[in-house]
Amino acid sequence: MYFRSMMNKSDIEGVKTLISTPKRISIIPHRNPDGDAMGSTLGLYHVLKQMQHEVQVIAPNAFPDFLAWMPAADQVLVFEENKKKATEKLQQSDIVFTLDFNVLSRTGDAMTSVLESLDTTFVMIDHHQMPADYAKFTFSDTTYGSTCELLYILLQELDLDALINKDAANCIYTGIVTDSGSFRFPKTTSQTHQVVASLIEKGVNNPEIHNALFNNSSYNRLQLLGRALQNMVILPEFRTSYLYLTEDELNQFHHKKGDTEGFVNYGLSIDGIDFTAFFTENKEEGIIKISFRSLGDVDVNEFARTHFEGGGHINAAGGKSTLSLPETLERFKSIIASTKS
Ligand SMILES: [Mn+2]
Repeated sequence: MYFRSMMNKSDIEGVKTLISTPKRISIIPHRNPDGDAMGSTLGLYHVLKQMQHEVQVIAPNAFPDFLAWMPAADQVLVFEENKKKATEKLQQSDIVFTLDFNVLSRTGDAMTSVLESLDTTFVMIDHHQMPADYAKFTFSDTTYGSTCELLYILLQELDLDALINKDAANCIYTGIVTDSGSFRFPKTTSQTHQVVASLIEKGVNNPEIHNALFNNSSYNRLQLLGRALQNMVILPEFRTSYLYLTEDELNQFHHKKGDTEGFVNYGLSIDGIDFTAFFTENKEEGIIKISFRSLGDVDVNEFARTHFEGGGHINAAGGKSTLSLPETLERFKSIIASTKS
């Protein structure tokens, strides 16, 4: 099977040499890790574990319950829950892999200052735009739909395919499924399906994974989704929709971490809509958290960067606002009216 690779040969050789002798290795996903972040970090963990390295995945904060079934998820150290141990582990690391993000600040303030103080070798594996330059070895390619697919190709380049065992394959598959919206987003290529085919050959339980990822709603979560959908507003003249949830509504349905995952996509499922946003109120942090999604060449990364202190990909991005929820919605509508007519 042929896989495209645009990876820098000297970086490949550099990483091969780096991991050719036993090392102490930390692997880090971004804050509020999603399926791709946990899938790629744990996938790499299972591979490196077979090579005499001492390996630790350190998540900045807790991952959502729907990912707890992942092999070795119970071995993940959560920085915010155990700062002392996590800081020690980081300070002892010979290598720090950062996956599915490309600026250290995506790990949160406290973890960022620890990472910035380290005298260690960073390796970045990521598919977001505008990578920072903290890593000695940077594997960054925005044409990939997921970090997990990029990781799979990198492992081929490193001649480590034989170490992608069933546990690693299940993790890598999870990230590809979640970041591709179950193979429907535009960056899903023939290569994506070829990678998935080879993962299934390695023993991936694909129906079980889909079941674990998508058939796990609580009653409260569905009620919360119902409320978010009732709150949906359509701006047909701007091909735009948006949804929101107030903190009171989140509390009313006993909101848990990860409950609103995927809600934003409903805004795009309406005929004639190519831009949507989902606003959630967080009074404790004093911010409105915003997710943006779009279709085709409508660029939400640019929109989030310009107007809402965020960023991401062309069709999926995040941002925030420190105004109140009603003020944020008014501001959003006026920006839409002036930029999207
Ligand atoms: Mn990703």
